[in-house]
Amino acid sequence: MDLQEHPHRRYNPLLGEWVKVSPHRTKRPWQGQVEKPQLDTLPEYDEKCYLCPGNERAGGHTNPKYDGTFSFTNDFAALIPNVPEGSSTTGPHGMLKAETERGICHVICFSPRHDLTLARMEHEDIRKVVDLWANEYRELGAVDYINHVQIFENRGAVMGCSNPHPHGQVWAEENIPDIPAKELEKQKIYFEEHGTPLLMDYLAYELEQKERIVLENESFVVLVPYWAVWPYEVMVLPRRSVSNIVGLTEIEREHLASIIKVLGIKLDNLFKTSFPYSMGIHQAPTDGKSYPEVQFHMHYAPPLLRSATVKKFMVGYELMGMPQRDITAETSARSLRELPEIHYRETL
Ligand code: H2U
Ligand code: ZN
Repeated sequence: MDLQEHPHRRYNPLLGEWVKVSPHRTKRPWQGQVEKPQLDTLPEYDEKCYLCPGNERAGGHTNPKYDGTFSFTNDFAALIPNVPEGSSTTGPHGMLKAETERGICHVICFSPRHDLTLARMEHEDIRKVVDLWANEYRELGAVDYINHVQIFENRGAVMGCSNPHPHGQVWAEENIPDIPAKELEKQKIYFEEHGTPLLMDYLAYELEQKERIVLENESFVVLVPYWAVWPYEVMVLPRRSVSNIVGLTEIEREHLASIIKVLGIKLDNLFKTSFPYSMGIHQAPTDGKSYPEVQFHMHYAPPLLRSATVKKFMVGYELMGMPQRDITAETSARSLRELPEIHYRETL
């Protein structure tokens, strides 16, 4: 069987799910549509932005005149700390269950500058974001009823992001959400069977194969996972076994900041646009147990397919059946690998 030729399905060992791959639909690698670069400029400060320093938010609070990063409790938080504990089981054979859930939601501003993105921020400012993620994980994880801290960034209007000001969110909660829970279970089973972390073994294999590697530095590797669903989905993996962001050394934090920047530049360069994506950090739960099998990692799920405007839709068969893709992970990795590491806006 030829993975670049024949329709097939691939297994995702991290989730225990499959993805359908139909390479025959796009035999030739995509050369990148020549479109006019997107050069829309935003102001450095927007008086109407609820995240800019010194501005009033919808909830009535006023942001401090912060000059680095800034974290605050979401004014419209999906989860709140003060919920009475309770559960209910009703319906035939108790099929309908409900449980209260306590949690804390933060909004985290990456920069006081309204017009920047991680890809266009200075290294030392991205480094502050890495430190902020670590602090959020440590502080929220230390709250007694918080067992999981989900850090994520939702970027771009096409992803439903409400504001271009560079920011992310943190949802800390009592229960482990479904996707990380599945990944944790798969990593645990693998570790029990083989004695090594699944993602460490996977990375070692990918470093030998080389065909899905996008970018590397001393401490981190970016690759398109074998089982990628989104056209340009990537994962950031540490070379060393480390279960959470607090476990990263100073130098590893530096390297994480620099690989995030170069990855961001490559993604923006792909379609000469400020590339939209959802990014999430997966790491060990904060329930006080030890997780030697868990490997800290980041997922980027970008929706764009062929240009700054052509998006992949997860509808129809994908919504009702299973995920499917046309270009293979190997083709996407090659495209990303070959892209320049200088932002297109700086070369015009
Ligand atoms: P996005 O990351 O999807 O853009 O969401 C931004 C969050 O900011 C959103 O969850 C919150 C919204 O509830 N928000 C505030 O906390 N205060 C505001 O004044 C407006 C938006
Ligand atoms: Zn702003």
